[in-house]
Amino acid sequence: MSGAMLFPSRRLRATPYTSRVTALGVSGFTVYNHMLLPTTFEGLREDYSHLKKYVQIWDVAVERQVQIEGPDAHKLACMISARDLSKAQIGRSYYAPVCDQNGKMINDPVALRLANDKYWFSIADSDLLLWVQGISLGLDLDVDICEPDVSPLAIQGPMSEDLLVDVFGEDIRNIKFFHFKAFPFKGRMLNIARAGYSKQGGFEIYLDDSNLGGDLWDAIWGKGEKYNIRPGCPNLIERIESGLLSYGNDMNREDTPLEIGLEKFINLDGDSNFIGKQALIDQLNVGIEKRLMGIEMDGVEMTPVAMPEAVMVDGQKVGTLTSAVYSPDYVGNIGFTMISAEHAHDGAKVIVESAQGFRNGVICEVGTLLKRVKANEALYS
Ligand code: THG
Repeated sequence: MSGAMLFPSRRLRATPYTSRVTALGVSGFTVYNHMLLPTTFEGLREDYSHLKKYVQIWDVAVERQVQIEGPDAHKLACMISARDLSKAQIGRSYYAPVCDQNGKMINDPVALRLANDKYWFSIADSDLLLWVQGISLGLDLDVDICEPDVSPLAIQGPMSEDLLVDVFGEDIRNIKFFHFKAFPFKGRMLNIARAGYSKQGGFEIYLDDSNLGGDLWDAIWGKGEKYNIRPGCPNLIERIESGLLSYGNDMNREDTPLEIGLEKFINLDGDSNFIGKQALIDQLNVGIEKRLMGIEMDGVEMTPVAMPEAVMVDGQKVGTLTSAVYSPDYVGNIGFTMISAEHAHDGAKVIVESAQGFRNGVICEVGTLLKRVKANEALYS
């Protein structure tokens, strides 16, 4: 990758927080849902170490909401979600894979039930809005679908709860994981969830008025000094350690939730008749031919994966490296690989044709990565 800048234009949407992120020294952006998403501030390694110790404020406005509202909202939400939402509760969120009719992943959003007849699907990087509008139109459903003016701001890291208590009050502590509650801010009620794209603990604030972006950022930043707050963003090293998958990287339109390890979030036995269900049942019966696995690799410190990198056994391509990075706490290069089922088992040996040359790799379960990180953290703390 070159160090060239992203040329500005209206297609590349700024967020209500972009001015703050820029003022605080963002050093890299990516594009996500046609919008700017910071990737680094001080550097991947520095951002990572800080995230694990203190608290960071993240502009994740790119997590756009697909809002479904109206008498058929619940019906439509259940149709598009491979996660069983039939008993979804108001005030709770659900990691909800969305599949096409062939069971292939369209998006892996977080679904929030706001009311009996209102959902937000907090989306990953694909145009879920078009799919949902198309289905609604085709079936003549009684719903309004839009991308509302909602821009999540994440507060992540072990100090995030104490910091948000200072801003919003003690009731912050009562929010359970993947639940959300409304808190007043400048005359509005903002939904705050205990969630976020890291495993360091934290919250997501669903700001629903872009004009208040600067004020919200400043209110939190202003109370953050004693917790050593810094700006941050979803961190590549931390997310790989934590087994958090990235749509477009670790999975795409070629893959089903059964292949990427999301079977625990879907229910093929229940009554829910979501789109893609039959295809997934068929796939289970035929057998799963490829799986997303963890991988450890030797050699010099790896740089992020930008091009397809082949995973080989006996000179044959058996898979692709989907994400990779050097992890200080794992003490090694780690990543994910989509690999043929034959080799998708703990301890399988492979050769990776990485951008920096051939290296030896060993396959593991995705969850094994975090286990070794935790063991090392305990050892060195
Ligand atoms: N928060 C919100 N929207 C999002 C993301 C987010 N949209 C885009 C992207 N992230 C969607 N992908 C994920 C992937 C993983 C998780 C959340 C969103 C996640 N997974 C936990 C896990 O796998 O352990 C917990 C899942 C659960 O228990 O339900 O958090 O981060 N608003």
